[in-house]
Amino acid sequence: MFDIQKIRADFPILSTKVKLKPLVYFDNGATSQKPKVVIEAISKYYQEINANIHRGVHTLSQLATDAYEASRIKIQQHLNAQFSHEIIFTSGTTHGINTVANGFAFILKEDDEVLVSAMEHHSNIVPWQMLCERTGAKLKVIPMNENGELILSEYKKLLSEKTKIVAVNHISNALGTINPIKEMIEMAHQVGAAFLVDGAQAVPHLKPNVQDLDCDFYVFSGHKMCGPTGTGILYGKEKWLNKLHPYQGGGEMIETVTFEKTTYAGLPHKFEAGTPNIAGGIVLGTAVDYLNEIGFEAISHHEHELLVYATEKLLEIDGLKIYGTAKEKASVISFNIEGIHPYDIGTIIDNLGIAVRTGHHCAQPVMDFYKIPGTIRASFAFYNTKQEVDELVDSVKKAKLMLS
Ligand code: C6P
Repeated sequence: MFDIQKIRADFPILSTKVKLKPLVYFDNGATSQKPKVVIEAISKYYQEINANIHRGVHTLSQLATDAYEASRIKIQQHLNAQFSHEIIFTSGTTHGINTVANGFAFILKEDDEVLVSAMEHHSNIVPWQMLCERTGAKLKVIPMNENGELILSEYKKLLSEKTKIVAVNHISNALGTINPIKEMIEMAHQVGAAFLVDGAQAVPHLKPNVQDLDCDFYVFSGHKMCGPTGTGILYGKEKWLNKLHPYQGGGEMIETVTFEKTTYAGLPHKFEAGTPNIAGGIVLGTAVDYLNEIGFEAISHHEHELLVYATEKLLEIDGLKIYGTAKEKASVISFNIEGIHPYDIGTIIDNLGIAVRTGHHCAQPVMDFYKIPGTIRASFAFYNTKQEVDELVDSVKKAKLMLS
């Protein structure tokens, strides 16, 4: 039973006020709010078992190590990965993508090709550009149509034996499009290319099954799925992680070190240099448990209702245009009002207690495609309500009146 009031009571911040108005938080695409279980688990870790991991024989170190490794297994099960050593703790999506891109620097040759899509976040563009600069490989872009859907016939044409890796988001942060990644992965594999899925915007809404998708890499951030900031996961197939060179050197990622030569540790440690965000990694497991208890079917059902309702209500506003009208869409609405800068609307509705993101959303090529400076983005989570959507719509109407 999906009890929205009970769920909202789990999030202390949702009953606070901003500018003397009850907070309406619609910036979930940037980061989600945190339930009490997550906030309390962080405090419990520091009060009861704080120690460095994989290092000491003392009791606390073992307790912290066990909790960290138990979280890894929890995440392995959540993603349905084959092995727990395919789960690498990172500081977030950006870190995960950079790790893979740097690993590919030892694989790519001049004239090889890397494909990204027209709707990527900068985190899934810039590391590949840097890689191409280093190796002489070429970056190619899978185009999209006006609705914000990738054009698969063009993707097919771009794929060739030169393609070494394809990197595409599961869900677009700027448009909400849910991309047909399973089909895209199969197409990439037909030419022997690896496929990285940027799951940053997907994991708060759905449960990815990495074996069923058959992706080579799946990366995401913990902070968008009710977990702490500075946490994330890089899932990679064992065969790929074994092949890739590590991105960072340091403690814990080695087997032996001499001044002449270092040999690396096995997976997953090869990619986890230095002291990690121990509390964060453990509590990411708590966040995953919390979301699974609510259930992803219930989450996506509720969020879809919010999306349909908000789309209908917002479109009643004269001059309002929604960017991203794909058939398969997550609960993200990017919009503008004719003749008004998105930043002005964002500022006025903030004064009314509504938190949305305005600007290019770290997806400048998407804005260039639509020839706009940015959008107002309302991104909904399972703890949002239709009543909050009504408040957003009323506030946008008020802002429009003030600015026209
Ligand atoms: N998007 C947004 O407001 P990090 O910063 O590493 O946790 O995540 C980067 C990232 C990568 N890919 C996608 C699809 C994303 O949406 C994000 C983060 C936030 O849309 C902050 S810019």
